[in-house]
Amino acid sequence: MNKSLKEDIKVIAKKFLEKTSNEEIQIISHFDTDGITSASIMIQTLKKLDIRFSLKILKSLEEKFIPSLPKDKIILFLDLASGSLNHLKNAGLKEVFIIDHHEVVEKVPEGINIINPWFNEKEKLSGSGLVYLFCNELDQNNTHLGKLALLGMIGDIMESPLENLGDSLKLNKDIKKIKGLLIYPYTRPLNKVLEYNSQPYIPSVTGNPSGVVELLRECGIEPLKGKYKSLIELTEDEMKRLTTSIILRSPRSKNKEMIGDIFLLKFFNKLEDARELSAMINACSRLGRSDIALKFCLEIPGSRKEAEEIHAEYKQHLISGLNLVSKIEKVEGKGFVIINVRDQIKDTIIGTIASILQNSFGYEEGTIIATMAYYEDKIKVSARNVGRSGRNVRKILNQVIKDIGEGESGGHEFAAGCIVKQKKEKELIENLKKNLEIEMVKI
Ligand SMILES: [Mn+2]
Repeated sequence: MNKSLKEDIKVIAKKFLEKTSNEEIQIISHFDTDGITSASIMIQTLKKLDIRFSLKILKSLEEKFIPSLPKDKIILFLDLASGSLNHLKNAGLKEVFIIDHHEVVEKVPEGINIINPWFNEKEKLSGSGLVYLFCNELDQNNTHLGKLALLGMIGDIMESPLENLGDSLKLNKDIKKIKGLLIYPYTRPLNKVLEYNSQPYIPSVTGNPSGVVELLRECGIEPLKGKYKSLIELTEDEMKRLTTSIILRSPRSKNKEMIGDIFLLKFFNKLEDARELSAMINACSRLGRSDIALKFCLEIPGSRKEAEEIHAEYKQHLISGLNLVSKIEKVEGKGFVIINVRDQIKDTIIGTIASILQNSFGYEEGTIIATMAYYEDKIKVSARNVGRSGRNVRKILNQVIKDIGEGESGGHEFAAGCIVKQKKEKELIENLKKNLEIEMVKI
């Protein structure tokens, strides 16, 4: 790990312990897997140290929320706030600590203590990884929280998640790493996994039970007493044959994208696929039940069943959303499609649907898929680039916001979003169309 980040963590952890000896802390964390695991690590550590706290989980840190922060408590932000430094500066807060990995664009104001790898050659750590290392300074005996740190890293799709957390975790009995097909989950019957998995989408297998059976027969994998093995139970040979068959059916997939590190983590005394756990936590949060996601991470009895039920409900939402999207009238042009679902699909679900379409082979590589859904009095746009190649969607959305003259945008090169007032709906569609067409001409 970068030395100066380690130093930052040490120095700020020491200050944190001094400042919090007789004070109450207000923790604010993000609602995705990384934020929920960050909060879980932090509250378990604070409890052990007998430090008082309360916790709030947010979808995002909006400017209008900041004045409502308590002035008499120490504020601790996890996995967010790096983009809000100027708003925090003048909020009259007592003492602010931030442990986050998002981009810092402003000068850090005095009185704000921030741990962020952005200052340290962009070390590859997520919020949960940073919180874990920070808590390791507060309390040395926290290796049992390592699996939460890893889960958050995987939720945020960080490269080499285990290595970047440090070597101490490699021997952790709650963590298992194997190499294999990047399909999940690894712990359920293979026929169900292949039928319901859409990432990657396998033509004539995904969503097609008889296609699944045919593929498995071809690989010499037969059910035992009517039940198929799970991926984790396959022999090396079976895994090889399965991988080959899937690659042959997905001409656009490349070998390296299909095979990688799989992490299994022990929760409620059972090894679970980390990607499945992350999907479950995200599902809870997206359906407004971050409390259950948190309880699951804390392994509170009963929460597992609740989380699984919400996850099942969420998958149902996704499937009906995909059905709706396939039927709805779209604005289509050369190299792009705009799908406006208005209030028919939740804004927290539409982004995932856009990602599934991005990976579904239903559109040409390079096509931009832009979905639109209502959210409060606003519209949320999620844009994805099929095959993660071609034009920069973030730039395009930035331009749209500029043209309309209001709204916010953010994201990455091949996955970005923006929010615009609902009364600008027509203008938004016109501008999206215009900018997607202009960009096409430039190529
Ligand atoms: Mn994060």
